Amino acid sequence: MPSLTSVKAALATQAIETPSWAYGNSGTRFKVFAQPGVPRSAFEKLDDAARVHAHTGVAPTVALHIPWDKVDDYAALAKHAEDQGLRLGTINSNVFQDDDYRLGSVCHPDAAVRRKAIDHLLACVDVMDATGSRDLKLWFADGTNYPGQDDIRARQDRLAEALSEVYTRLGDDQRLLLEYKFFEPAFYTTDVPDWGTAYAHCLKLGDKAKVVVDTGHHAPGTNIEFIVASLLRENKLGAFDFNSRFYADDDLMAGAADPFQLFRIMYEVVRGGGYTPDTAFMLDQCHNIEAKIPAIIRSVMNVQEATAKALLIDREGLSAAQTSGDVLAANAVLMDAYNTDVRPLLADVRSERGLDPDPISAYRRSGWADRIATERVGGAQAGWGA
Ligand code: LRH
Ligand code: MN
Ligand code: MN
Repeated sequence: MPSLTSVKAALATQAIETPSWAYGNSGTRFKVFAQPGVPRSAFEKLDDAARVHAHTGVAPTVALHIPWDKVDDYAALAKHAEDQGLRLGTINSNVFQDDDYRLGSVCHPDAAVRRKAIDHLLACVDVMDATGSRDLKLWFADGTNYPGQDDIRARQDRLAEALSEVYTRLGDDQRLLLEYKFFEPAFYTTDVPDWGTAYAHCLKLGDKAKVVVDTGHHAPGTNIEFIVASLLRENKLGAFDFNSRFYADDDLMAGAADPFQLFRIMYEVVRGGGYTPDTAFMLDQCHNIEAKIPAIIRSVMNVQEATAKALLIDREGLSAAQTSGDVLAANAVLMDAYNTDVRPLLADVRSERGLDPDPISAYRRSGWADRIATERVGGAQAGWGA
């Protein structure tokens, strides 16, 4: 069995990055339900993120989405983060919300549109230089809706060319993270639909290119932990976008729909040596009907709980059962860890760090929700539809 001290130490060093867009108003394509007190600027999103970090102790960085979080002075934004005990994290590019991108961005048939998209990606690296961010996350809405609409192979060539130009622009300590998604908004072909495509491009680019696994971006029944294990084996897992899905890219709270899947993923992370700062553990979610800050706290806690259970697995016992071919014993080792109530353990980890053992109650008692509802009028959209 792993020692409790080592499990606690590993949990105390956990870092989960929250997405700026989760703090803003968001919705489905049918309705955005505005909530009182939502941030009116990137600065105010950081103020909310600071509350999540203050209560959980494990959410020290915030991912930005450009241009949703466009500001005149990124160094000032980074300073604002620092003043709150935070750092700016991954820079997410956005080449999917412009009329020019009807037929795609970096895979578009027109070279002028591709140029515009690549220039945006390069501008995102400029932002990283100003914010001190390590990672550039690329997700492309590119694809086609109808057979014959465009040349599938030519689009891959255009993609490779764009990625290579961006990769060349990276500094020594910067990374390019390529995110895949099996469909949506394109329905016939998607240019980066799966981890194989993302992996092939990243392999060609070099060591600073890694794959992002967004848990919501898979077909039902996909064994995501197998993908995680495979990417870690090849040293190509760069990051997670954690969220829950029931149907498609639902963007619900991480660990809400299938906590067992999250545990299985975290086990492969731990088993494969991926529980290090080299893997960015991000949330990518939207809170459309629930209060945002406590929902983000809840999501962070769900990831913590899955991690604690994964760390508690008796790896030696598991290995012995596996080697002797004892199927039931091996499965029981995993299930024993999964069925452990780790909430008291995590409460202890928090108390030992001087935090309230119950982050959600502490947030509710803090009065922050009332304060922002009074002080902030006319909060901003998360970005979708903005
Ligand atoms: C695409 C995606 C990608 C975007 C984010 C807002 O579905 O997962 O990561 O940047 O949503
Ligand atoms: Mn994502
Ligand atoms: Mn998504």
